[in-house]
Amino acid sequence: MDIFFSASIRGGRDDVDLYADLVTRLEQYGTVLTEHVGTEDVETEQADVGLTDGDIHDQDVAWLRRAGAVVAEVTTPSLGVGYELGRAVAWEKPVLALYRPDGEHELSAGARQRRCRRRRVRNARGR
Ligand code: 6K6
Repeated sequence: MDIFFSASIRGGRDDVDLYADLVTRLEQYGTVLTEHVGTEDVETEQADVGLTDGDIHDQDVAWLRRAGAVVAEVTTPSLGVGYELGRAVAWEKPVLALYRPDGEHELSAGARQRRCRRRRVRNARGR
């Protein structure tokens, strides 16, 4: 199965080591299309190969469309992650959103609500 892993990039990279760990764990279940999200210097790497913001958006949306499941780490608020979650829900992809309740930011109401049929939210204690 193709998995789209979504996590903060420009929203803040404090949890990048956690993202790398999650990518490694997810690789047991399928192909992670977006493993670069867990790479420390993703912005530099992608700028080096000449990717524009538009290229990145189009590539990410194509991978999201293709994915059989979406896993998002939402502890660090990120516009890009919110956008990807919105599109994933609209396409009725199964979504697992992970967050740490002891983080600095409160989870947004839209991300926390559980009414979407194919979406699950889990905190670090598994609730
Ligand atoms: C930017 C310019 C040149 O290179 C870059 C590298 N940036 C990104 N590369 C790939 N995906 C990205 C990049 N920036 C954001 N995204 C997508 O948005 C990823 O799929 C993340 O899940 C999400 C993060 O959004 P922000 O708002 O925290 O950046």
